[in-house]
Amino acid sequence: TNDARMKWWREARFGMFIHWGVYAVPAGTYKGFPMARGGGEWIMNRSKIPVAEYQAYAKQFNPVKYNAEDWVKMAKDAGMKYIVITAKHHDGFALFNSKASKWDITDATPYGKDLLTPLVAACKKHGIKLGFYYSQAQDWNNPGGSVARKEMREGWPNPDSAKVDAYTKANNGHFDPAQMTQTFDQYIDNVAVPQVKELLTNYGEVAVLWWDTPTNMTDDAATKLQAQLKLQPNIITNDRLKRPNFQGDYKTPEQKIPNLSELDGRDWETCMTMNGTWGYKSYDHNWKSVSTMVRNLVDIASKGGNYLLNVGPTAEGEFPAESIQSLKGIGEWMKVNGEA
Ligand code: FUL
Repeated sequence: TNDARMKWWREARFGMFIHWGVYAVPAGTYKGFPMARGGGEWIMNRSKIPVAEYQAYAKQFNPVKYNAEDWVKMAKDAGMKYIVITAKHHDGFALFNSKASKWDITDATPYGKDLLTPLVAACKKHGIKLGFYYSQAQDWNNPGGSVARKEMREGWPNPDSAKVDAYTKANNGHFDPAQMTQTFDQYIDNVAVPQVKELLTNYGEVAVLWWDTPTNMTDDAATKLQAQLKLQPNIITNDRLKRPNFQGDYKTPEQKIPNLSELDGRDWETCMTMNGTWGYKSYDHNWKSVSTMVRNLVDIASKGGNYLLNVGPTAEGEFPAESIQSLKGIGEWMKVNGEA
């Protein structure tokens, strides 16, 4: 059984999700249009930003204020036992030094240093488990990656929307010819598989691999990706590699807490934002209160699940002030009511 492998995770109850990447530069606004809805991490797709234009944002991604140890301490003081960070989100940007793509922190930004290495060290030092989110199918920059949401919609504006819309409909969601110089299978072989290998080889023990949005995934691609997990015999994975054949170790209700009647005996983790976005949006002030988040945690723990609560750091490498405050508030409640 998987009981030995799942033990720490089942006891953890509370973790931190971190959505961080180049999308923190536009921070939810494209050409003066604030996104009306949706996460800031989707801005390239929602506004159908051309590849070259989006990649130019990386020149401003210079997180000189990033201090991995501060982040880990904030998670730990809030009572969190693990962290899952977006090693690569749907925009395809690798927060790590990747040899499989130049669309990464070392080649595409002035910062130039691997962002995962210091986080790995800080987590190790403070006894926090670290997992990697990896967008295996959607990739809007590395050619051949798939693209969900084929249509422009109101509230996600692009000045050329009619033109772009016609193009994406004719090209399976792709909104820029630069995305189409490789097939999906070539993307899997040349980018996704090598990058997952890098993540599972270069950073010591990886606690979780958090797959996401299996747009256009094939069983063949999923099998290749899943095979890499043997590099980390104790790794835990979620249920988003490819449905329905690749179930992973746990289910991932998003932005909602299941009712008792919805539980089926499988392990589960509710991921949730503190405001309305995963990736940093400068103008999203719709913050949940500390008491709401504590109640959510208690509700989830009482039903046997885990709570993965998100922080979306800025392009300079800081947590939003409201997130810092909330983590402190949750930590105060934990000191009185939580387990050791
Ligand atoms: C979703 C993604 O599309 C969002 O951007 C976010 O990462 C969330 C946790 O999963 O499916």
